[in-house]
Amino acid sequence: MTLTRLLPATLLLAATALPALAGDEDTAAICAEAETRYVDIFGKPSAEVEDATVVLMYKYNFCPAQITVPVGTTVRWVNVDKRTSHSVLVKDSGQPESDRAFPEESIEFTFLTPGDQDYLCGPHWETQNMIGMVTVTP
Ligand SMILES: [Cu+2]
Repeated sequence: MTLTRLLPATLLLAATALPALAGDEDTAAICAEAETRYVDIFGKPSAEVEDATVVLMYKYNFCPAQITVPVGTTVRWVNVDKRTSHSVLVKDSGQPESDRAFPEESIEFTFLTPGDQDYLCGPHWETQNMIGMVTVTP
């Protein structure tokens, strides 16, 4: 392979690495904002919820996008957006996609099978990469 053929590939790699780093920072900022929204709406931090593990849905992100919970845990996805609705589809659960959760509504799913379980938002996974994962420990 000649240098002229290698060079564009190298530039392409460099160009794709930069937005990924910027994306991480954006995600952290978005998730911090999401938590502020949650406290404004529900009056306490999402971590203080006792009957479920809360994941926020905000600006096409699941916050946090990856969680680890013991088997039997109910995850509650809460929409803290102002206008957008979201859904949750736990891909290997055999369950259909949830109904849409509109702002301030939530979706719940109890994880009964150990392992990594991918899930996605039906309307946004393809265009906005709105996907998440729950690692369920035995
Ligand atoms: Cu969504």
